[in-house]
Amino acid sequence: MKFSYPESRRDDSVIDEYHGTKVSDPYKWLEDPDSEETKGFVDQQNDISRPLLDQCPVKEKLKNRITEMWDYPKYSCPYKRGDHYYYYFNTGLQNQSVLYVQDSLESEPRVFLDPNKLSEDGTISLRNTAFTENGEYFAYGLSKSGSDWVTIQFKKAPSGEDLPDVLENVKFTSLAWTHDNKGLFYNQYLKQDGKSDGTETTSNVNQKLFYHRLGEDQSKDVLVAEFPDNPKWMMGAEVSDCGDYLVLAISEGCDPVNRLYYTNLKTLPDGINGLLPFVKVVDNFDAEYEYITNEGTVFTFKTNLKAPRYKLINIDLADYDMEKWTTLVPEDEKSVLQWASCVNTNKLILCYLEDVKNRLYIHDLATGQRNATLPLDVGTVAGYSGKKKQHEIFYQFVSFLTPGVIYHCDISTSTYTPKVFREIKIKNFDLSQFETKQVFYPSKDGTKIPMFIVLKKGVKLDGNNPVMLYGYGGFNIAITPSFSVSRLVYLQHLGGVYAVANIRGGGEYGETWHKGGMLANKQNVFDDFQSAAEYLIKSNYTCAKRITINGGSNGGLLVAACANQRPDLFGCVINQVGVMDMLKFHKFTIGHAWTTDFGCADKPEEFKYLIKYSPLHNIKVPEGDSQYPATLLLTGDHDDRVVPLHSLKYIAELQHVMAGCEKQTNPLVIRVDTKSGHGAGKPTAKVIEELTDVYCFIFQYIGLQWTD
Ligand code: X99
Repeated sequence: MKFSYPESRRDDSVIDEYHGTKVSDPYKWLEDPDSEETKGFVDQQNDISRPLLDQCPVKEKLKNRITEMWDYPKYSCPYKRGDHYYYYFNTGLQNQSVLYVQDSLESEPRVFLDPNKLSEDGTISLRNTAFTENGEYFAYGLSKSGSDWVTIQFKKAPSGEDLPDVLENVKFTSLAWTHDNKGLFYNQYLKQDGKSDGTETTSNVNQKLFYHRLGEDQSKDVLVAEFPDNPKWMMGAEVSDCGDYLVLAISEGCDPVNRLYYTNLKTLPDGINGLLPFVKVVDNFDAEYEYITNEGTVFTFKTNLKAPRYKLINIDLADYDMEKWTTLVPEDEKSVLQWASCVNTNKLILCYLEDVKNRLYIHDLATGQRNATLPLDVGTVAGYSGKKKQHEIFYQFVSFLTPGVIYHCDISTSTYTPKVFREIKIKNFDLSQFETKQVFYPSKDGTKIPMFIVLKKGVKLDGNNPVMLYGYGGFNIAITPSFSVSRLVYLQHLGGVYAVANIRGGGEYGETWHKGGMLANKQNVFDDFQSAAEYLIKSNYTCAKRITINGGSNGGLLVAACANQRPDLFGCVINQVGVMDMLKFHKFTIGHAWTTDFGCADKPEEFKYLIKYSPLHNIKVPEGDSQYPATLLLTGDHDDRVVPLHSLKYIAELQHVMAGCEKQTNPLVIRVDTKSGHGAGKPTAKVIEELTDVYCFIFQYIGLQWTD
């Protein structure tokens, strides 16, 4: 069947020139989210996609089964603040998890903060939280409709009594209380013209650091750091474990590099009452320095300085000359040090990534020596709690087939015997019927790429199994095993196979892996992903027509670029909140921060490679009898991370190019959700609706069958 799409206005008069090359932008009008024409476009598109998704014969079955399986109790690691324990709990289908407080691990929990009470539909979510050192006050950031903007509010703890303070214009913020428990450092943008509800596209520049004193009006907050000459700089502020220092990590984008400044809060002549006098320990963007802890003036940082897999170093702030820096824990030969946390005053918990599986170790803070290994299955440490002044830790293990096991371990005894504190179980479902494999396949240039494959044990591989292939490939982010019930529904009832390709651009093997897939190397990311599909075909799992590729955000860019380059290699594309216009992404909201991975079309040499793969600019009628895979784009009206105009312009162009093409029988559609953002904090009801739609689409256009 051929689909028909609305005739959207093309404005051929919009032509930009990049270093001598003319590039037209006929759907530039879709960059205005508020125009009647854009709203009309969105309505027309939803009028096509909605019925198409709703007509799926197993829609109710899918939704019911996903809902039924989602309905299991979910817990986070508990953490202690003051004399009390706090943890998140979701009974199963609650839109937002609830923060509980307990006097002890054994005593009756009470509700401390329930975000579900803040809106009817669960679209207000908790983004950031921070307790004071003594546990008496609690600061928390609330986001509406999935936007990155947050409003900071305050409570007394453990009572949960609301305080009147409200902080606005906050985004990408630190929350760092001073140890006198009187106020906190947080980040603000200047109030911008027009709306700031997450539907606007205004560039986020000139972030500032403020100090708020509890009980004061926000207008009284003290500006403590700003960099007006460097509008792209962003600041992460942290108060040291001892409470004496404020550590400032300045970044100018998403690269793992930062400047490192600090100030001694104890020796400020006027207290915190103006711009703070910072000492510049590192004043370039050569490497990353993440504060771990300090003993007096000796500070421990996690760094990638001459260590692409990261290491720990000590810097004595009393004498911080680079030649005097010492290595505390050297870079490992193959594993990536992902994070480090100090506990029991003298120990470090180190979490490594080894061939995309996490490992946990206990080290000595004084010597850096390894004391013990905390045993872990193949999977991910998805949660951790522990503090320097406390002797116990909690950590949560998850995997493709483990919903969650929370371990509790006392670090003050030398035996280090972790005990299972809580095991998260799904109801009436036998997870042992599935298995996870890890393979290493060669990419186009021979590089070995790891890939996880999850499937039903004993399933017959006949070269025709429906495969869902997921990838991300950017920003130093490693895609480690995670648990998903909708995926299990796909495996159990739809005969599916699930694969995650750990392609370059991510952090799977440290900064080298990241660099191998960024800037001029971005094509490696797409090659790695296409090679994954070819491997799955060659290994008799599947055939091109049965492969669905899925990615979100940077992964939306991935799947769109791959569909343009190899439309013949995939049957279906699920493209969530993707970056599609590689020539203009830096102009909107926080897009400028991504030039570290993508480059910027304003630079001639970077324009050259961006124009080669930019999804919006490389749509053409596929060769021979090939057509575009069945394509579903998804975005939300409050996505202010990757603004919806990317997806809108891309679908308009895709429909335009393929509309007159008889061989294009696969649908090319977009679903635009309302009161919905980039993904964080999405209410369970919306998540389930979205997943149902995704599988309804795959079901129809890959041609699946439901088995009970
Ligand atoms: C961001 O854009 C995160 C934005 N962000 C900063 C922060 O740049 O949240 C920053 C600097 C200092 C403190 C806090 C922040 N990210 C995060 C990218 C990838 C990410 C993103 O969302 F690493 F996950 N993208 C969307 C990249 C392309 C598509």
